[in-house]
Amino acid sequence: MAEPFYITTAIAYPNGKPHIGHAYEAIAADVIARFQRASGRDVRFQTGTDEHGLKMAQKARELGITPRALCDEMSAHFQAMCDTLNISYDKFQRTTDEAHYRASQAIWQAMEAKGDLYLDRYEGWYSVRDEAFYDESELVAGEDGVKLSPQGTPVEWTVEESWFFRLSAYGDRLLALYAEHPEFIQPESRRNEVIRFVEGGLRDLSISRTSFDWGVPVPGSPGHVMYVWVDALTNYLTGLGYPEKTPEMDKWWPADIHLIGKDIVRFHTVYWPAFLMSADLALPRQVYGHGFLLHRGEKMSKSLGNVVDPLELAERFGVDSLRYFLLREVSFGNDGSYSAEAIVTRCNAELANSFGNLAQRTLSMIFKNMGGVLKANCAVAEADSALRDAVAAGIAEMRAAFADYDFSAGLDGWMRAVFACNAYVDEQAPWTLRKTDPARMEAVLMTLLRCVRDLALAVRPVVPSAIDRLLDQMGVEARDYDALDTDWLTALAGQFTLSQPVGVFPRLEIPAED
Ligand code: ME8
Repeated sequence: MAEPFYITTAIAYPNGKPHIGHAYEAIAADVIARFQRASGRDVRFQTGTDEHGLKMAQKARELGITPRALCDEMSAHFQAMCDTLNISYDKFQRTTDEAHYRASQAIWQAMEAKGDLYLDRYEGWYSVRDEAFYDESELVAGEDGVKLSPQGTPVEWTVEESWFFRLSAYGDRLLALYAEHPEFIQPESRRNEVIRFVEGGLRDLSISRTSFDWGVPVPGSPGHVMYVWVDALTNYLTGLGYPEKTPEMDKWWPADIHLIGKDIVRFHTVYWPAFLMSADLALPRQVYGHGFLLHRGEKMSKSLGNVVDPLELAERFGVDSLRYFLLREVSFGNDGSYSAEAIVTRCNAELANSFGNLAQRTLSMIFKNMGGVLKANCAVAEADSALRDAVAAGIAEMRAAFADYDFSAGLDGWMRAVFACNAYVDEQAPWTLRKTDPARMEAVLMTLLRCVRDLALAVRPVVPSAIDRLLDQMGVEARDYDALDTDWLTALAGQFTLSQPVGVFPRLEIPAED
């Protein structure tokens, strides 16, 4: 039986429409999910929206609508974004679902039964934008001496009755977890930050609010709603049917990876494992904090007017181009920059001119010069096996890098294999062989066809829809990585004839306004 692999993204605050950072996270998670599926794992992929908290309540008030109406409207935009970007999620979890209230209350009660919760008064700094409490020592001075959170957002002094979680009791266990499982927090730089934070000593965490009511009610404590992060993190369990002992809980929990952005690593690697330890639930195997996407090197912000609608980019350049660009251009784990020019340059050079052209040239030469007939038993020359080896090596390098979430290096290995094929076409010059040695021309074209299929299968998790259109034209059915080891051409020859091929990676143009 295939081994299960449970992957989740962060659930976004739907206080506005999705931006390119949300698209980036969804795409990266989708590539991981598709890569694991192609590698034979049984994958479950969950995403969703984080609908409670003061930020949502304030936004709804500003718009003069109920929080529920805001959530319904905006959550639908997030789901539509996933659908448009070809995100292969299995479950879209909303935190306003009835089932999520049950799950959040159950984990609360489990922590309470452990003796980890107590009622007290909270006095301290809170950032609504980050939905986070900060210690005085973490604050930084903004303009005119205004205090800001370490993320640069405004903080306000908050005093209210609150339930607390005994986070201070979990410091040693958390440090032991990080030491025993270095893979738990990735990449390494984020791991070091978290270890330093926990080593500095943990304070108990305020986990309920009384000053507003847009949240999951605290069981048995009228007037209190849960701190939004308590319910938000629980979404990873809700989607599996927790607190019921469902077959899904058995099969998928603990998650293999929570993919999130670098700004919310603390919530996932300090609070979340502590909550789970308290509730006697297994801990996720890994939390990966990816970098931020910057617009031409600058942070996106509404005031700079550079917040780009990912669907507009997808519409302009195509979903596959956007997916390829983001994985190729950004060194995963670090921040990365995007611009229309960079998308066009990268995709034209690599998808249209290199791989797309290779596939198109190969298929059209077979169509024109061989009537589209496939031949499996051509005589193999040394140059042919050398090319096959180079392609196999490039693909092996890509797969190893992808297994480590090093997508840009993986695609670099893949590109080198594409270049090797293009160099081989130029050297072998099948258009000349057509007259001088037709049997050799056929051997060259069939070698190229095999390489194109292998390269297409390899990169399919990144650009699934273009590759499926290409493989359809080639009559290739089996599309998982297992198929790389099969002699598909022998099985297909005689069964299938190529038609006039249609290119699948169009050349892009920079729109005039950019
Ligand atoms: O943090 N580039 O929601 P969110 C890349 N609801 N990633 C970015 C980004 C950017 N410019 N901006 C944001 C929340 N992200 C919580 C999560 S999980 C239980 C609760 C990432 O809408 C961000 O790091 O602010 C996070 O992983 C995700 O988008 C949602 O951000």
